[in-house]
Amino acid sequence: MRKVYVVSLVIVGMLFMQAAPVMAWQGGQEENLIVNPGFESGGVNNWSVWQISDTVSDKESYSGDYSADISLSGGVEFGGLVQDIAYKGMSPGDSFEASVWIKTVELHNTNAVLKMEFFDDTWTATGDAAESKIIGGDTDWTKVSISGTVPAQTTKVNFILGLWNWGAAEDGKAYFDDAFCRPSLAR
Ligand SMILES: [Ca+2]
Repeated sequence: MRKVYVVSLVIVGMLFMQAAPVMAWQGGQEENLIVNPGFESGGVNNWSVWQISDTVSDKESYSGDYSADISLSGGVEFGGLVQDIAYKGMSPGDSFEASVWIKTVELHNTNAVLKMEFFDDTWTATGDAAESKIIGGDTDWTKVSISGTVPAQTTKVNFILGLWNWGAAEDGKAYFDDAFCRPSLAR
């Protein structure tokens, strides 16, 4: 149903295109700003590794053959896999929608989360981070989503597949697959 709705929007948009360029964002409607979103390269290529033990699993996946298989490095409170997506077209004022599938195994005292953080050129936060609901314990593949608007002055957008333990002893692991982010059609 969603695809049909999006296609309908595109057709309606094209009908009005002659009168006025109503579609602010010109990319393909199914375009994903995340590179290697499903880890089908067989590695964490294109992701920055931040304070985690990272690998990919060919035993667990939501789709395809692989997923990211991550756990926190010893003694740290948070970490994850990160992509800076600002340079690809996430600008201040853009609405966005993002999601990822998460599976956790014996993830005790630690939670898995999808998070987006916004910074200016000096790495000062330009607004509140957008954060999904958290997943922990033994949880089968679950989709988490976030949406929002890129704050003014933002030049860097970090898309984070994260683990947080808030200082407790870390344990367990999380799998992430099919990461997704795009600007929304409506502003
Ligand atoms: Ca995959």
